[in-house]
Amino acid sequence: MSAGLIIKAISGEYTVILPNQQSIICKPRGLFRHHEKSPIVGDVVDINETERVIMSIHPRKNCLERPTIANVDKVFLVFSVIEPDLNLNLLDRLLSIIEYQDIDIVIIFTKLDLLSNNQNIASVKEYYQELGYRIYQNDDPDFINNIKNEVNQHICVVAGQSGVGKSTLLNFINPELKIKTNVISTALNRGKHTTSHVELIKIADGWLADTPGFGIADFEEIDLLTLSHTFREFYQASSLCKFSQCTHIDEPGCEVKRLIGTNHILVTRYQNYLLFAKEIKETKKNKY
Ligand SMILES: Nc1nc2c(ncn2[C@@H]2O[C@H](COP(=O)(O)OP(=O)(O)OP(=O)(O)O)[C@@H](O)[C@H]2O)c(=O)[nH]1
Ligand SMILES: [Mg+2]
Ligand SMILES: [Zn+2]
Repeated sequence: MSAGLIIKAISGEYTVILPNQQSIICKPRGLFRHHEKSPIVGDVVDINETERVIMSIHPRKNCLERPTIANVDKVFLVFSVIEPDLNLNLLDRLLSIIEYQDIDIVIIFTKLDLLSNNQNIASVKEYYQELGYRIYQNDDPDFINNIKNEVNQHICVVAGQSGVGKSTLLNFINPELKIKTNVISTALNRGKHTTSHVELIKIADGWLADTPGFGIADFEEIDLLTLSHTFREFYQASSLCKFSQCTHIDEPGCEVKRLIGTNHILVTRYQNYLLFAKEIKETKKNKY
């Protein structure tokens, strides 16, 4: 019996990489079908090499749902600054959800070459950097090295809307990959992603998964106060709010609101927070 990592799963066939880099295509043991838990990409599994069967799944550190992948160390949030436009609502949503899962985050901006004036992008970038997020641009000369360093020794996943350049990014890091990409207009018109499955790709001494997904999860498990804590600057400010459990919505003496008034908190951050808070309240209402 050997332990290996599942790097690809297509119609019930799992590609498992062993520590000696040998890859073996396995089927899951029949027993899995009777249990809810089935193996997914990112799982460490024990396999019977001669029978090419997955015998058991090691406990998971975490598990993302859209894309379906286990044991993720780091998420690369890929956002184009244009075509499609920089979507700050989606950025704030994904930041919150991944913060909640306690997974490391890297932000990547693409398509700056298509912008004539990147003044607005520069100030947005600075704001998020001040929150402590690492941001890379794919037109930076050190880009490939920076990404390789981020991936090294980790299991990482790219996430982002269709057409932002996730597969292009992987091809850029390793031109031999030749992953299929698509011009944005066709990608969007077809209403589905060009990439159709999750697969871990070896980069430096780590793994980076190209994915078709960007949902990752919704706010289902998160309550309002927890949501407010996933907004780093709100959490930091909250010690100065009059109420210790301030949700920064209607409460008097709210430090977050004061900082918005003095332009220290980005208005879009707060607007998105209010939208997510509403979403959480409505989900709760429908549940009970
Ligand atoms: N000008 C420019 N075009 C880019 C850049 N990055 C990606 N593209 C183009 O954007 C289009 C979409 O890129 P993909 O890599 O297929 O996007 P994706 O995120 O993998 O999309 P899905 O697989 O559908 O989720 C392709 O035509 C790329 O050539 C960039 O930095 N600049
Ligand atoms: Mg793709
Ligand atoms: Zn407050």
